[in-house]
Order: sequence, then C-alpha cells, then structure tokens
Amino acid sequence: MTSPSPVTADARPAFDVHRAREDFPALHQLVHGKPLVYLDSAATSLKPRAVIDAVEDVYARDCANIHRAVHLLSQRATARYEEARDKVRAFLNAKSNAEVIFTRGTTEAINLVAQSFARGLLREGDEVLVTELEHHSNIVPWQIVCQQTGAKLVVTPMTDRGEVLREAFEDKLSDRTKIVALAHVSNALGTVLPVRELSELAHARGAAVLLDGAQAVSHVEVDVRALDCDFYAFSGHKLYGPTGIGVLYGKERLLEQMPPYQGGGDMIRSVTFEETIYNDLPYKFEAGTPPIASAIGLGAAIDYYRGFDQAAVHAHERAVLQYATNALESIPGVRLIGTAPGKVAALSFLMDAAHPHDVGTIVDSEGVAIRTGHHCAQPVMEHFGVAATARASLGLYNTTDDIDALVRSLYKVEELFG
Ligand code: C6P
Repeated sequence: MTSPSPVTADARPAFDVHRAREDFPALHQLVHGKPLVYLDSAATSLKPRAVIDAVEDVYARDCANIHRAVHLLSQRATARYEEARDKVRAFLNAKSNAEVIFTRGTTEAINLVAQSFARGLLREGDEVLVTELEHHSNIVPWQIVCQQTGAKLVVTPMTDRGEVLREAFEDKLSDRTKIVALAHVSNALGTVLPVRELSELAHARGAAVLLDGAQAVSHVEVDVRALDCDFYAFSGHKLYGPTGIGVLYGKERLLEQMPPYQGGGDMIRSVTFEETIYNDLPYKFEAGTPPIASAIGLGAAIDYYRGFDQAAVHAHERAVLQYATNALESIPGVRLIGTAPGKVAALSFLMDAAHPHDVGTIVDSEGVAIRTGHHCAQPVMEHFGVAATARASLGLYNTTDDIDALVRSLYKVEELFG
C-alpha cells in the first residue's frame, strides 16, 4: 500500500514525508532484524539530524557555562541559549522572552506552577479543577498542593468517547475554583480539548488556567495569546528535541508576583546572609546551571519543525491517523479506546486475543515500537475498566506503510494468541 499523497497548501511546498524521514537517523536501523517502525512518538519523538548536530556542536565548540564568564566560549554559549529562548517565544507567540522559562520538562513546569503560584493562592475550601483524562503530571502536583493548603481537587468527567464537554466542565466550575489545569491534548486518547472555550469560562469565574501542552505542541497549532491561558507547559523531547528540557510559559504579570521555585546560582541579583535579591524574569525561575545543550537543541528542533508548513504536517498526520483508525477497526477483536471527533496522533486499543503487554512484545519482535501500559493516565484506564492499553502514536515521519506493518504484526498476535 502507498503513503497518502502529499498535501499542498497555498504556495508552500507540500510536506514530503519520505524526504523528512531521511532527516531521522534512528529510523534507518533494523530492530530484531526488521526495519524499525516507530509508533511511540507520544512517549518521545525521534530526533532529526539537525538537533543531534546542534547538541554535538555545543559540546564540541561552545562548551561553557552561561551567564557567568566573560570568555568567548561562555559568550557564545550564552547567546545560543538565549536565541533558543527567543525561538520558543516565537513558536508559542508569547509576548516577551521574560515569559519563557526553561524547565526539565512538562512535569517540572507544572510542579513549578503548583508550588510557586498555587501554594500561595489556595485557601481551605478553594478548588483546583482538572479533567478525568489528565496525565499523572497534571494530577499529582495539584493533589500535593491541595494537601498543603486544604484546597480540594475537583474532576470534570469525560464521555465514553474520551471527550470533555463544555456542559460537564461548567457543571464543575464554581466561584471556589481558583485554578483550572487541562491537557491540551490527551496522551492516552488523542482527544483535543476545546481549551480556548474552557479557558474563557474559567477566566469568567476568576480562575487561572494552566494548559498541559506535552502532546499538543507537535500536533496542533499553539498560540498562547490566542488561547489566553495563564500558563502553558511542554517538553522538548516530544517536539523532536532533546530530553531534559522543557518550557513553562507564564503571563509576565503572574510570573512577576510568584516567588522562586528553587534557590541557587543565576536566579539571584545579590546574596548576603541577611537578604537575597532575586534576578529578573525569566532567570528568577532558572536556578543552577541549566541543560544548556538541550535548550539549544530545542531551539534547533523548533527551527526544524517550523521549516515545514505546519498545516501540511498536521494534515499528513491526520490522514495517517484516519488510515490507522480504519485499519484497526477492520481487525476482528480489536477495540479502540478513545474515539473523540477531531482527535490527533494517538490510537489506544485492546485486543481480545492478548493482554496489551503481550501485544507490545509480539509487535516489537516484528520491529514495530508501540507503548503498552496505563500511559501515566490511570484514571483514564479506570474509566474504561481496563488496566492497560496498547498505544500507537504518530510523528511527522510516519506513513501508511508503518500502519500496514503494525496491522501485519497484530495479525501475528492473533495467530499466536487467538
Ligand atoms: N507522556 C507518554 O508516553 P514529561 O515526562 O515531563 O516530559 O511529560 C509528562 C507528560 C505530561 N503531560 C502529558 C499529556 C504527557 O503525555 C506527558 C508524558 C508520555 O504519554 C510519557 S508518560
């Protein structure tokens, strides 16, 4: 079977998936003697050569600490690190670089907001509103801060298709809601939440809004000003960038008022034993030596990704997802989990024939990498009454040939266990 024909958007070149695949060295290897079919980009995406080269170049040429020394290497490393911040600002359409804080990833970004923003704000009886489809990273930090403050965690239920409906959300929103924390895209189900609409409702009640963009940044357009969220968190490694680097976007007005999350070098203007004066934004939130090469690698990933027409990439991914949905639905004994209209990039499924872990093991032996388990979203599993699912998830490099390979490997599971 062939890949979907490239999508042509306006005068821009169409997205050529076969050409893009050449950029990813990891794709061109054998796994258990079979060509690798990588369908686990929701866990982490593969890295293009441009990102690998950028990281290597930092260590080979500009290996120095930043913001600290006058020597040339340090100046070059500092300039590259700050250029990466500027690339993130442009990517998110944030107003200023002061609003872009480098963190270790989405998890650290959400914990930062929970401890530095929410802990000072929440009082006994206040509420933090999340949804049933959140990743543990957007549940546990709020549980911790609720325990610390006496606030209550409230959950908006999802439908059996994995949607979060406005009515259900409004039902849980109240004048006691101080913070609303929502996935932009669900990692277990692929649901795209109507975050702009839900943000508006939350703001109308005076609540602050954090969006967990871990699964969104590489699959849907993100514009923090259009979304009007107060905070937006994402991880570089799901956007074709390195691990160990992520971003917290926050509105400057709020970040200014928040105390530091961690103390240490670089986040200070002056220190005596009597008093410390904190540095300006964004450095107030970047204590210690940051992952310099990873931040620069993230900048390279953003350049790489934005080098394509994003609408064309998203359309390509939608076409592959639709193809995969049809293909899996046609296999007897396969049940899809998460069927929200407009969903993106992730297909969770169960097979009558075998436990998800067995499915994962058999398809791996055919060279096909998928994730199995609860996907760090146990409440989602509980909703569907299962302990685990198998999940195939897409990156820009996936083709319908990859889906055909997955389907063949699922028939192998059927043969062995059915
Ligand atoms: N989801 C997955 O396989 P970190 O680990 O900080 O980079 O990202 C955490 C995180 C937060 N929110 C969502 C919606 C996520 O999907 C993730 C990470 C991976 O689905 C690993 S569990």
